[in-house]
Amino acid sequence: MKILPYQPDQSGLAYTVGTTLDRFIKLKQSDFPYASGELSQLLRDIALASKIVNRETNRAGLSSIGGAFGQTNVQGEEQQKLDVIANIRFMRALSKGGEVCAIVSEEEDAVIDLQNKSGKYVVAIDPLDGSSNIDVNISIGTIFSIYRRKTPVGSPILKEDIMQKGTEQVAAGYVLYGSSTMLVYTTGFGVNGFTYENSLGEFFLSHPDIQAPKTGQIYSVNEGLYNDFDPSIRSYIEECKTRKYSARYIGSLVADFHRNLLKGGIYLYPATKKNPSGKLRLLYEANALAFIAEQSGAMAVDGKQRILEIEPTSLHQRTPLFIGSEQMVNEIQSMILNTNGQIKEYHH
Ligand code: P6P
Repeated sequence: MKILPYQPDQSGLAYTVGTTLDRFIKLKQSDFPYASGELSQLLRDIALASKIVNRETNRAGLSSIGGAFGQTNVQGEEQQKLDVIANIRFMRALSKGGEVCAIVSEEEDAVIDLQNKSGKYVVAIDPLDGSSNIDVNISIGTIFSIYRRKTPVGSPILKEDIMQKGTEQVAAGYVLYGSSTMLVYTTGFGVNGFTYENSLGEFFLSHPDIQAPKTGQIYSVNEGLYNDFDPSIRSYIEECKTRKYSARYIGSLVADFHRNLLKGGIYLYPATKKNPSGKLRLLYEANALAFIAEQSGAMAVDGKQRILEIEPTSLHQRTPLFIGSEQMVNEIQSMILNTNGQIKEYHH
């Protein structure tokens, strides 16, 4: 009987598909000295829900789930049917998965207590961000943050389990339902991107160890609000024009963030008269993307401090958001602080 050592295919004939998400999570479990199995299972539960939402997003135009749901959410924003469906899918997946004790969702006024006596984790989620874009077939996204509960497992959910700074996140990520569907996440050991292969129903590693360019030529802001912005923000935007940067803003944070993360760029949503604290939410939008930004060598600030340092005071609180390439964020941060006569040098 002849036995030969396995020789990986050298011909290049067979397309080498990346590692599946499941296998990657298992490989990386050793990054966690404890509770590794539970966090891995939680990430798989999120991936499962995103596959279902992906399917429903892709066929929204063909079924009766496009358009408005006919109610508004706690933000007073008109809910789209897919918003509601995505919320149901993620809540169900997280509840069945057994690892989560509480959920903060953009679509839920209150904290949802899953009554799970063994759940170690709290998830803050925007099930479907940018959903006004659904009916016009523009990319949308899911954004999530994962925290470990602070109070003993099995005890009642308390404020300190929920109101945690972004620096307390154990994991964070987003799903981008775009020309391809991607899952990008971090557990504090770098950022990795996975692309969904519909025919196999699997996410495959496509963007290992994402490193954000330190600067860029893209700026993302709703210039229709220009007259509402603080003079320092207007100065920065003028500077972008002088330097002939590209304006890229599609009204979908996850898509704008993802493009800027890969190509270099900055996304700005400053305070405005309509939204004096900014529009984006701290707990389930800004914190997750800020964690990913910093893990890939980029930055995220609110105009005064790192997003991750903001002490939450209310569930759906908003924050101004300046996020993207380090040099671009540092520049606008310095302009804001100098204009406001505060500390002259901003050190990250
Ligand atoms: P505006 C979508 O509603 C969202 O939360 C982000 O995805 C997007 O970047 C922003 O708001 C768009 O807001 O005020 O420019 O329409």
